Amino acid sequence: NFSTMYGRDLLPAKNGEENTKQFLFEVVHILLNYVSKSSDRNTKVLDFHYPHQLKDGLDGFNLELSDNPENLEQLLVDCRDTLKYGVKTGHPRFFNQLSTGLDVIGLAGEWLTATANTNIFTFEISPVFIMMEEILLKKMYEKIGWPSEEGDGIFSPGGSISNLYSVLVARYYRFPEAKTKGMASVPRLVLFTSEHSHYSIKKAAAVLGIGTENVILVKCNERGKMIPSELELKIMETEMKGFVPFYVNATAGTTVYGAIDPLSEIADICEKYKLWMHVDAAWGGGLLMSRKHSVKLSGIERASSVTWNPHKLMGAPLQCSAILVREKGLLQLCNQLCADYLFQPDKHYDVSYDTGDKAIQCGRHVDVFKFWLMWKAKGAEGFEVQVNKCLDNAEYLYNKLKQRVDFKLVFDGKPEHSNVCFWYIPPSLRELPNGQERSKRLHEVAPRIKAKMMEEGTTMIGYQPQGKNVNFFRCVFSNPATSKADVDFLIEEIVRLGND
Ligand code: ABU
Repeated sequence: NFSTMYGRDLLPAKNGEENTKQFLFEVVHILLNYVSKSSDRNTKVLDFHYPHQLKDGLDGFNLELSDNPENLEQLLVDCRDTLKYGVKTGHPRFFNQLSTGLDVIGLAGEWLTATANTNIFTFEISPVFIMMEEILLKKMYEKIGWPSEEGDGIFSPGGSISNLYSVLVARYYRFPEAKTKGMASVPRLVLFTSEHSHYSIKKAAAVLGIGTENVILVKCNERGKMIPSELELKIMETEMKGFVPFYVNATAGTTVYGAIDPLSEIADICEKYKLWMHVDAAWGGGLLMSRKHSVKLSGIERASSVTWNPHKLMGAPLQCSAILVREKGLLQLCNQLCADYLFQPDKHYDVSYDTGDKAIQCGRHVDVFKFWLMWKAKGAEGFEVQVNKCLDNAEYLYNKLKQRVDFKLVFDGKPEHSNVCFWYIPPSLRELPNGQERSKRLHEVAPRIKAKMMEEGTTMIGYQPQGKNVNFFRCVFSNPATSKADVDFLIEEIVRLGND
Protein backbone atom coordinates (compact mmCIF):
# COMPACT_ATOMS: atom_id res chain seq x y z
CA ASN A 1 0.00 0.00 0.00
CA PHE A 2 1.96 2.93 -1.32
CA SER A 3 -0.36 5.49 0.27
CA THR A 4 1.17 4.81 3.67
CA MET A 5 4.74 4.57 2.44
CA TYR A 6 7.30 7.29 1.91
CA GLY A 7 10.65 7.67 0.20
CA ARG A 8 12.29 7.05 3.56
CA ASP A 9 10.89 3.49 3.53
CA LEU A 10 12.94 2.60 0.46
CA LEU A 11 16.62 1.64 0.29
CA PRO A 12 18.89 2.45 2.01
CA ALA A 13 16.30 2.04 4.80
CA LYS A 14 16.70 -1.11 6.83
CA ASN A 15 14.61 -3.92 5.24
CA GLY A 16 13.72 -1.48 2.46
CA GLU A 17 14.61 -3.87 -0.34
CA GLU A 18 11.16 -5.30 -0.99
CA ASN A 19 9.45 -1.90 -0.85
CA THR A 20 12.06 -0.54 -3.24
CA LYS A 21 11.47 -3.37 -5.70
CA GLN A 22 7.69 -2.95 -5.59
CA PHE A 23 7.94 0.80 -6.04
CA LEU A 24 10.34 0.54 -8.96
CA PHE A 25 8.19 -2.19 -10.57
CA GLU A 26 5.29 0.28 -10.44
CA VAL A 27 7.44 3.00 -11.99
CA VAL A 28 8.56 0.61 -14.74
CA HIS A 29 4.94 -0.33 -15.31
CA ILE A 30 4.10 3.36 -15.84
CA LEU A 31 7.05 3.76 -18.20
CA LEU A 32 6.15 0.67 -20.21
CA ASN A 33 2.60 1.89 -20.56
CA TYR A 34 3.97 5.19 -21.88
CA VAL A 35 6.26 3.38 -24.33
CA SER A 36 3.27 1.43 -25.71
CA LYS A 37 1.16 4.56 -25.99
CA SER A 38 3.95 6.41 -27.74
CA SER A 39 3.76 4.04 -30.67
CA ASP A 40 -0.03 3.71 -30.67
CA ARG A 41 -1.57 5.79 -33.44
CA ASN A 42 -4.89 5.85 -31.56
CA THR A 43 -3.16 7.84 -28.83
CA LYS A 44 -2.70 11.58 -29.21
CA VAL A 45 0.75 13.09 -29.60
CA LEU A 46 -0.06 15.48 -26.78
CA ASP A 47 -2.74 16.44 -24.30
CA PHE A 48 -2.13 20.17 -24.47
CA HIS A 49 -2.67 22.54 -21.55
CA TYR A 50 -1.71 26.19 -21.27
CA PRO A 51 1.04 27.25 -18.81
CA HIS A 52 -1.47 28.74 -16.36
CA GLN A 53 -3.45 25.48 -16.32
CA LEU A 54 -0.34 23.48 -15.45
CA LYS A 55 0.64 26.08 -12.86
CA ASP A 56 -2.80 26.01 -11.25
CA GLY A 57 -2.78 22.22 -11.07
CA LEU A 58 -4.83 19.65 -12.98
CA ASP A 59 -6.94 16.86 -11.47
CA GLY A 60 -4.65 16.24 -8.51
CA PHE A 61 -1.48 17.00 -10.46
CA ASN A 62 0.09 19.73 -8.41
CA LEU A 63 3.52 21.02 -9.39
CA GLU A 64 4.06 22.98 -6.19
CA LEU A 65 6.58 21.67 -3.65
CA SER A 66 5.99 21.62 0.09
CA ASP A 67 8.02 21.17 3.26
CA ASN A 68 6.36 17.83 4.02
CA PRO A 69 7.06 14.60 2.19
CA GLU A 70 4.35 13.14 -0.07
CA ASN A 71 3.58 9.43 0.01
CA LEU A 72 4.67 7.01 -2.68
CA GLU A 73 1.16 6.69 -4.10
CA GLN A 74 1.21 10.42 -4.84
CA LEU A 75 4.66 10.13 -6.43
CA LEU A 76 3.37 7.40 -8.75
CA VAL A 77 0.41 9.60 -9.71
CA ASP A 78 2.87 12.43 -10.35
CA CYS A 79 5.00 10.17 -12.57
CA ARG A 80 1.92 9.14 -14.57
CA ASP A 81 0.72 12.74 -14.92
CA THR A 82 4.12 14.07 -15.90
CA LEU A 83 4.06 11.74 -18.89
CA LYS A 84 0.33 12.29 -19.54
CA TYR A 85 0.68 16.07 -19.95
CA GLY A 86 3.98 15.91 -21.81
CA VAL A 87 4.61 15.51 -25.52
CA LYS A 88 5.09 12.00 -26.96
CA THR A 89 8.17 12.75 -29.00
CA GLY A 90 8.42 9.06 -29.91
CA HIS A 91 4.97 9.07 -31.54
CA PRO A 92 5.15 8.28 -35.28
CA ARG A 93 3.21 11.49 -35.96
CA PHE A 94 5.54 13.83 -34.09
CA PHE A 95 7.42 15.76 -36.79
CA ASN A 96 8.22 18.88 -34.78
CA GLN A 97 11.90 18.49 -33.99
CA LEU A 98 15.06 17.02 -35.42
CA SER A 99 15.22 14.60 -32.46
CA THR A 100 12.24 12.29 -32.50
CA GLY A 101 11.50 8.61 -31.86
CA LEU A 102 11.81 6.30 -28.92
CA ASP A 103 14.41 3.65 -29.56
CA VAL A 104 13.77 0.81 -27.12
CA ILE A 105 17.41 -0.27 -26.90
CA GLY A 106 18.50 3.34 -26.48
CA LEU A 107 15.93 3.71 -23.74
CA ALA A 108 17.27 0.62 -21.97
CA GLY A 109 20.73 2.19 -22.23
CA GLU A 110 19.51 5.44 -20.70
CA TRP A 111 17.88 3.56 -17.83
CA LEU A 112 21.11 1.71 -17.17
CA THR A 113 23.08 4.95 -17.33
CA ALA A 114 20.82 6.56 -14.74
CA THR A 115 21.15 3.52 -12.52
CA ALA A 116 24.94 3.55 -12.74
CA ASN A 117 24.80 7.30 -11.95
CA THR A 118 28.45 8.00 -12.56
CA ASN A 119 30.50 10.79 -14.03
CA ILE A 120 32.48 10.24 -17.21
CA PHE A 121 35.55 12.33 -16.39
CA THR A 122 37.98 9.69 -15.17
CA PHE A 123 38.68 6.04 -15.88
CA GLU A 124 38.79 5.68 -12.12
CA ILE A 125 35.02 6.00 -11.75
CA SER A 126 33.82 5.23 -15.31
CA PRO A 127 36.15 2.52 -16.57
CA VAL A 128 33.68 0.84 -18.90
CA PHE A 129 32.01 3.99 -20.21
CA ILE A 130 35.37 5.66 -20.97
CA MET A 131 36.38 2.69 -23.11
CA MET A 132 33.01 2.73 -24.87
CA GLU A 133 33.41 6.42 -25.63
CA GLU A 134 36.80 5.76 -27.21
CA ILE A 135 35.38 2.98 -29.37
CA LEU A 136 32.37 5.02 -30.53
CA LEU A 137 34.51 8.05 -31.34
CA LYS A 138 36.81 5.86 -33.43
CA LYS A 139 33.83 4.56 -35.40
CA MET A 140 32.78 8.16 -36.03
CA TYR A 141 36.27 9.21 -37.24
CA GLU A 142 36.19 6.24 -39.62
CA LYS A 143 32.79 7.24 -41.01
CA ILE A 144 34.06 10.80 -41.53
CA GLY A 145 37.03 9.36 -43.39
CA TRP A 146 39.91 10.62 -41.26
CA PRO A 147 43.14 8.57 -41.46
CA SER A 148 43.42 6.01 -38.65
CA GLU A 149 46.20 7.90 -36.84
CA GLU A 150 44.02 11.03 -36.62
CA GLY A 151 40.93 11.86 -34.63
CA ASP A 152 40.12 13.03 -31.15
CA GLY A 153 36.88 13.99 -29.48
CA ILE A 154 34.41 13.84 -26.65
CA PHE A 155 30.68 13.66 -26.22
CA SER A 156 29.21 16.98 -25.15
CA PRO A 157 25.83 18.31 -23.99
CA GLY A 158 24.36 19.04 -27.42
CA GLY A 159 25.25 20.44 -30.82
CA SER A 160 25.56 24.04 -29.66
CA ILE A 161 28.21 23.09 -27.12
CA SER A 162 29.99 20.90 -29.68
CA ASN A 163 30.05 23.90 -32.03
CA LEU A 164 31.35 26.07 -29.18
CA TYR A 165 34.19 23.59 -28.71
CA SER A 166 35.05 23.87 -32.40
CA VAL A 167 35.49 27.66 -32.21
CA LEU A 168 37.43 27.34 -28.96
CA VAL A 169 39.85 24.76 -30.34
CA ALA A 170 40.26 26.65 -33.62
CA ARG A 171 41.18 29.80 -31.68
CA TYR A 172 43.60 27.85 -29.49
CA TYR A 173 45.22 26.26 -32.56
CA ARG A 174 45.97 29.67 -34.06
CA PHE A 175 46.41 31.73 -30.88
CA PRO A 176 47.22 29.44 -27.92
CA GLU A 177 47.92 32.53 -25.78
CA ALA A 178 44.18 33.29 -25.76
CA LYS A 179 43.86 30.55 -23.14
CA THR A 180 46.13 32.24 -20.62
CA LYS A 181 46.24 35.91 -21.61
CA GLY A 182 42.70 36.34 -22.92
CA MET A 183 41.37 38.21 -25.91
CA ALA A 184 43.50 41.28 -25.28
CA SER A 185 46.48 39.24 -26.51
CA VAL A 186 45.01 38.40 -29.92
CA PRO A 187 44.07 40.49 -32.96
CA ARG A 188 40.46 41.00 -34.00
CA LEU A 189 39.30 37.54 -35.02
CA VAL A 190 36.61 36.91 -37.60
CA LEU A 191 34.72 33.74 -38.40
CA PHE A 192 32.40 32.78 -41.22
CA THR A 193 29.23 30.75 -41.41
CA SER A 194 26.26 30.72 -43.75
CA GLU A 195 23.12 32.77 -43.27
CA HIS A 196 21.20 29.49 -42.92
CA SER A 197 23.54 28.02 -40.31
CA HIS A 198 22.62 27.35 -36.70
CA TYR A 199 22.60 30.30 -34.31
CA SER A 200 24.99 28.46 -31.99
CA ILE A 201 27.94 29.69 -34.06
CA LYS A 202 27.07 33.29 -33.18
CA LYS A 203 26.44 32.24 -29.62
CA ALA A 204 29.90 30.65 -29.45
CA ALA A 205 31.43 33.93 -30.65
CA ALA A 206 29.53 35.79 -27.92
CA VAL A 207 30.54 33.32 -25.19
CA LEU A 208 34.19 33.25 -26.23
CA GLY A 209 34.58 37.02 -26.32
CA ILE A 210 35.01 37.13 -30.09
CA GLY A 211 31.76 39.06 -30.46
CA THR A 212 28.76 38.41 -32.66
CA GLU A 213 29.72 41.30 -34.95
CA ASN A 214 32.78 39.32 -35.92
CA VAL A 215 30.67 36.48 -37.26
CA ILE A 216 30.17 37.06 -40.97
CA LEU A 217 27.06 35.47 -42.42
CA VAL A 218 27.79 34.24 -45.92
CA LYS A 219 25.06 34.32 -48.57
CA CYS A 220 23.31 31.11 -49.60
CA ASN A 221 21.63 29.99 -52.80
CA GLU A 222 17.88 29.35 -52.99
CA ARG A 223 18.39 25.87 -51.45
CA GLY A 224 20.09 27.32 -48.38
CA LYS A 225 23.62 26.24 -49.36
CA MET A 226 26.55 28.53 -48.77
CA ILE A 227 27.89 30.13 -51.97
CA PRO A 228 31.68 29.50 -51.96
CA SER A 229 32.51 32.58 -54.07
CA GLU A 230 30.68 34.74 -51.50
CA LEU A 231 32.72 33.11 -48.74
CA GLU A 232 35.97 33.92 -50.51
CA LEU A 233 34.85 37.49 -51.10
CA LYS A 234 34.07 37.95 -47.40
CA ILE A 235 37.42 36.47 -46.38
CA MET A 236 39.27 38.87 -48.70
CA GLU A 237 37.24 41.86 -47.43
CA THR A 238 38.05 40.89 -43.84
CA GLU A 239 41.76 40.64 -44.59
CA MET A 240 41.71 44.00 -46.33
CA LYS A 241 40.24 45.57 -43.18
CA GLY A 242 43.21 44.21 -41.24
CA PHE A 243 41.17 41.72 -39.25
CA VAL A 244 42.10 38.04 -38.91
CA PRO A 245 39.89 35.37 -40.47
CA PHE A 246 40.51 32.08 -38.65
CA TYR A 247 37.48 29.79 -38.87
CA VAL A 248 34.78 28.72 -41.31
CA ASN A 249 31.73 26.73 -40.33
CA ALA A 250 30.19 24.68 -43.12
CA THR A 251 26.84 23.11 -42.33
CA ALA A 252 25.93 19.56 -43.31
CA GLY A 253 22.18 19.66 -42.79
CA THR A 254 20.85 23.11 -41.94
CA THR A 255 18.16 23.20 -39.29
CA VAL A 256 15.34 24.47 -41.48
CA TYR A 257 16.07 23.49 -45.11
CA GLY A 258 18.35 20.52 -44.39
CA ALA A 259 20.85 22.05 -46.80
CA ILE A 260 24.36 20.68 -47.11
CA ASP A 261 27.00 23.27 -47.91
CA PRO A 262 29.46 22.43 -50.74
CA LEU A 263 32.05 20.93 -48.41
CA SER A 264 34.84 20.25 -50.91
CA GLU A 265 34.76 23.76 -52.35
CA ILE A 266 34.73 25.25 -48.86
CA ALA A 267 37.64 22.98 -47.93
CA ASP A 268 39.61 24.34 -50.92
CA ILE A 269 39.03 27.91 -49.71
CA CYS A 270 39.99 27.02 -46.14
CA GLU A 271 43.19 25.43 -47.41
CA LYS A 272 44.00 28.47 -49.58
CA TYR A 273 43.53 30.95 -46.72
CA LYS A 274 44.78 28.57 -43.99
CA LEU A 275 41.53 28.63 -42.06
CA TRP A 276 40.10 26.09 -39.66
CA MET A 277 37.23 24.25 -41.34
CA HIS A 278 34.49 23.06 -39.03
CA VAL A 279 31.55 21.02 -40.31
CA ASP A 280 28.40 21.32 -38.26
CA ALA A 281 26.94 17.92 -39.10
CA ALA A 282 24.79 17.81 -35.98
CA TRP A 283 21.83 16.98 -38.21
CA GLY A 284 23.57 15.59 -41.29
CA GLY A 285 26.18 13.39 -39.57
CA GLY A 286 23.77 10.46 -39.53
CA LEU A 287 23.84 10.44 -43.35
CA LEU A 288 27.39 9.08 -43.09
CA MET A 289 25.83 5.80 -41.98
CA SER A 290 24.14 5.38 -45.36
CA ARG A 291 25.99 4.22 -48.46
CA LYS A 292 23.27 5.87 -50.54
CA HIS A 293 23.40 9.29 -48.88
CA SER A 294 26.92 9.66 -47.41
CA VAL A 295 28.26 10.91 -50.75
CA LYS A 296 26.34 14.14 -50.09
CA LEU A 297 28.88 14.89 -47.34
CA SER A 298 31.86 14.33 -49.56
CA GLY A 299 34.63 16.71 -48.42
CA ILE A 300 33.84 16.29 -44.71
CA GLU A 301 37.04 14.23 -44.43
CA ARG A 302 38.97 17.48 -45.00
CA ALA A 303 37.40 19.16 -41.97
CA SER A 304 39.51 20.17 -38.97
CA SER A 305 36.54 19.45 -36.70
CA VAL A 306 33.03 18.04 -36.94
CA THR A 307 29.91 18.22 -34.79
CA TRP A 308 27.72 15.11 -35.04
CA ASN A 309 24.58 14.45 -32.97
CA PRO A 310 23.52 10.80 -32.88
CA HIS A 311 20.43 12.00 -30.98
CA LYS A 312 19.10 13.44 -34.22
CA LEU A 313 19.00 11.32 -37.37
CA MET A 314 20.34 8.18 -35.67
CA GLY A 315 17.58 8.22 -33.06
CA ALA A 316 19.69 7.92 -29.90
CA PRO A 317 17.79 9.25 -26.88
CA LEU A 318 18.65 12.82 -25.92
CA GLN A 319 21.31 13.81 -25.37
CA CYS A 320 24.06 12.40 -27.54
CA SER A 321 26.34 14.81 -29.39
CA ALA A 322 30.04 14.62 -30.21
CA ILE A 323 32.73 17.15 -31.05
CA LEU A 324 35.33 15.47 -33.21
CA VAL A 325 38.70 17.11 -33.82
CA ARG A 326 41.06 15.80 -36.48
CA GLU A 327 44.34 16.67 -34.74
CA LYS A 328 44.99 14.49 -31.72
CA GLY A 329 45.84 16.20 -28.45
CA LEU A 330 44.47 19.66 -29.28
CA LEU A 331 41.33 19.34 -27.17
CA GLN A 332 43.42 18.35 -24.19
CA LEU A 333 45.94 21.17 -24.60
CA CYS A 334 43.22 23.72 -25.18
CA ASN A 335 41.10 22.85 -22.16
CA GLN A 336 43.24 21.09 -19.60
CA LEU A 337 43.83 22.67 -16.20
CA CYS A 338 45.12 19.53 -14.47
CA ALA A 339 43.02 19.74 -11.29
CA ASP A 340 45.10 17.84 -8.73
CA TYR A 341 42.21 16.25 -6.93
CA LEU A 342 40.85 14.60 -10.06
CA PHE A 343 43.55 14.16 -12.67
CA GLN A 344 46.49 12.96 -10.56
CA PRO A 345 49.37 12.07 -12.94
CA ASP A 346 50.65 9.30 -10.64
CA LYS A 347 47.65 6.97 -10.84
CA HIS A 348 48.27 3.27 -11.32
CA TYR A 349 46.76 3.15 -14.86
CA ASP A 350 47.31 4.96 -18.17
CA VAL A 351 46.00 8.43 -17.25
CA SER A 352 45.35 9.34 -20.88
CA TYR A 353 42.05 7.55 -20.17
CA ASP A 354 41.12 10.32 -17.72
CA THR A 355 39.57 12.20 -20.60
CA GLY A 356 37.66 14.73 -18.49
CA ASP A 357 40.27 17.47 -18.81
CA LYS A 358 39.53 17.70 -22.55
CA ALA A 359 36.16 19.11 -21.60
CA ILE A 360 35.12 22.62 -20.57
CA GLN A 361 32.90 21.04 -17.93
CA CYS A 362 34.06 19.20 -14.88
CA GLY A 363 31.30 16.65 -14.36
CA ARG A 364 30.02 15.00 -17.51
CA HIS A 365 26.89 12.92 -18.00
CA VAL A 366 27.39 9.51 -19.59
CA ASP A 367 25.87 9.93 -23.05
CA VAL A 368 27.68 7.06 -24.71
CA PHE A 369 26.21 3.90 -23.27
CA LYS A 370 22.80 4.10 -24.96
CA PHE A 371 24.52 4.84 -28.30
CA TRP A 372 26.96 1.99 -27.84
CA LEU A 373 24.11 -0.40 -26.98
CA MET A 374 22.13 0.74 -30.01
CA TRP A 375 25.16 0.16 -32.26
CA LYS A 376 25.51 -3.34 -30.75
CA ALA A 377 21.84 -4.03 -31.38
CA LYS A 378 21.63 -2.71 -34.95
CA GLY A 379 25.17 -2.71 -36.25
CA ALA A 380 26.13 0.05 -38.67
CA GLU A 381 23.77 -1.66 -41.14
CA GLY A 382 20.76 -1.14 -38.91
CA PHE A 383 21.48 2.58 -38.69
CA GLU A 384 21.79 2.66 -42.47
CA VAL A 385 18.32 1.12 -42.89
CA GLN A 386 16.88 3.58 -40.39
CA VAL A 387 18.46 6.64 -42.05
CA ASN A 388 17.37 5.51 -45.52
CA LYS A 389 13.81 5.10 -44.29
CA CYS A 390 13.71 8.67 -42.95
CA LEU A 391 14.94 10.03 -46.27
CA ASP A 392 12.46 7.87 -48.19
CA ASN A 393 9.65 9.35 -46.12
CA ALA A 394 10.87 12.86 -46.94
CA GLU A 395 10.93 12.06 -50.65
CA TYR A 396 7.45 10.57 -50.40
CA LEU A 397 6.10 13.76 -48.78
CA TYR A 398 7.90 15.91 -51.34
CA ASN A 399 6.41 13.93 -54.25
CA LYS A 400 2.93 14.09 -52.76
CA LEU A 401 3.06 17.85 -52.15
CA LYS A 402 4.46 18.55 -55.60
CA GLN A 403 1.31 17.14 -57.15
CA ARG A 404 -1.12 19.24 -55.11
CA VAL A 405 -2.50 22.73 -55.72
CA ASP A 406 -3.24 23.38 -52.05
CA PHE A 407 0.43 23.08 -51.05
CA LYS A 408 3.49 24.90 -52.32
CA LEU A 409 7.07 23.80 -51.76
CA VAL A 410 9.47 26.46 -50.48
CA PHE A 411 12.10 25.43 -53.02
CA ASP A 412 12.15 23.13 -56.00
CA GLY A 413 14.10 19.94 -56.14
CA LYS A 414 14.22 16.71 -54.19
CA PRO A 415 15.19 17.10 -50.52
CA GLU A 416 18.85 16.34 -49.84
CA HIS A 417 18.13 15.54 -46.22
CA SER A 418 14.84 14.65 -44.55
CA ASN A 419 13.55 18.24 -44.29
CA VAL A 420 10.55 19.17 -46.43
CA CYS A 421 9.53 22.84 -46.32
CA PHE A 422 6.14 23.95 -47.62
CA TRP A 423 3.18 26.28 -47.33
CA TYR A 424 -0.39 25.18 -47.06
CA ILE A 425 -2.54 27.53 -49.17
CA PRO A 426 -6.07 27.64 -47.73
CA PRO A 427 -9.00 28.05 -50.17
CA SER A 428 -9.40 31.77 -49.31
CA LEU A 429 -5.84 32.53 -50.49
CA ARG A 430 -5.75 30.46 -53.64
CA GLU A 431 -7.19 33.12 -55.93
CA LEU A 432 -5.44 36.05 -54.22
CA PRO A 433 -2.69 37.58 -56.42
CA ASN A 434 0.89 37.64 -55.12
CA GLY A 435 1.60 40.78 -53.13
CA GLN A 436 1.77 42.21 -49.65
CA GLU A 437 -1.76 41.27 -48.63
CA ARG A 438 -1.30 37.65 -49.66
CA SER A 439 2.07 37.41 -47.91
CA LYS A 440 0.63 38.89 -44.74
CA ARG A 441 -2.23 36.41 -44.70
CA LEU A 442 -0.05 33.47 -45.67
CA HIS A 443 2.29 34.32 -42.78
CA GLU A 444 -0.62 33.72 -40.38
CA VAL A 445 -1.65 30.35 -41.79
CA ALA A 446 1.00 28.05 -40.30
CA PRO A 447 0.78 29.44 -36.72
CA ARG A 448 -3.01 29.15 -36.79
CA ILE A 449 -2.96 25.57 -38.01
CA LYS A 450 -0.22 24.73 -35.51
CA ALA A 451 -2.29 26.14 -32.63
CA LYS A 452 -5.30 24.00 -33.60
CA MET A 453 -3.02 21.02 -34.11
CA MET A 454 -1.63 21.34 -30.59
CA GLU A 455 -5.01 21.87 -29.02
CA GLU A 456 -6.35 18.75 -30.74
CA GLY A 457 -3.07 16.89 -30.18
CA THR A 458 -3.25 14.73 -33.31
CA THR A 459 0.18 15.53 -34.72
CA MET A 460 2.94 18.14 -34.43
CA ILE A 461 5.01 19.90 -37.06
CA GLY A 462 7.19 23.02 -36.82
CA TYR A 463 6.98 26.31 -38.70
CA GLN A 464 9.13 29.41 -39.09
CA PRO A 465 9.91 32.26 -41.46
CA GLN A 466 13.27 32.19 -43.22
CA GLY A 467 14.79 35.26 -44.86
CA LYS A 468 12.15 36.70 -47.19
CA ASN A 469 9.90 33.66 -46.89
CA VAL A 470 6.88 34.13 -44.64
CA ASN A 471 5.98 31.38 -42.13
CA PHE A 472 6.09 27.92 -43.68
CA PHE A 473 5.96 24.40 -42.31
CA ARG A 474 9.12 22.36 -41.86
CA CYS A 475 8.53 18.63 -41.71
CA VAL A 476 11.50 16.56 -40.58
CA PHE A 477 11.84 12.81 -40.40
CA SER A 478 14.09 11.16 -37.85
CA ASN A 479 11.72 8.58 -36.39
CA PRO A 480 11.98 5.22 -38.15
CA ALA A 481 8.54 4.32 -36.74
CA THR A 482 6.91 6.85 -39.09
CA SER A 483 5.23 5.21 -42.09
CA LYS A 484 3.99 6.59 -45.40
CA ALA A 485 0.44 6.35 -43.99
CA ASP A 486 1.53 8.77 -41.24
CA VAL A 487 2.79 11.15 -43.91
CA ASP A 488 -0.61 10.92 -45.63
CA PHE A 489 -2.25 11.56 -42.27
CA LEU A 490 -0.17 14.71 -41.77
CA ILE A 491 -1.16 16.11 -45.16
CA GLU A 492 -4.86 15.45 -44.57
CA GLU A 493 -4.68 16.83 -41.04
CA ILE A 494 -3.18 20.11 -42.27
CA VAL A 495 -5.94 20.32 -44.87
CA ARG A 496 -8.62 19.56 -42.26
CA LEU A 497 -7.33 22.11 -39.76
CA GLY A 498 -6.50 24.75 -42.36
CA ASN A 499 -9.62 24.61 -44.45
CA ASP A 500 -11.29 27.95 -44.02
N1 ABU B 1 19.73 22.07 -32.24
C1 ABU B 1 18.79 22.19 -33.29
C2 ABU B 1 17.47 21.55 -32.92
C3 ABU B 1 16.43 22.07 -33.79
C4 ABU B 1 15.18 21.24 -33.87
O1 ABU B 1 15.06 20.19 -33.24
O2 ABU B 1 14.29 21.63 -34.59
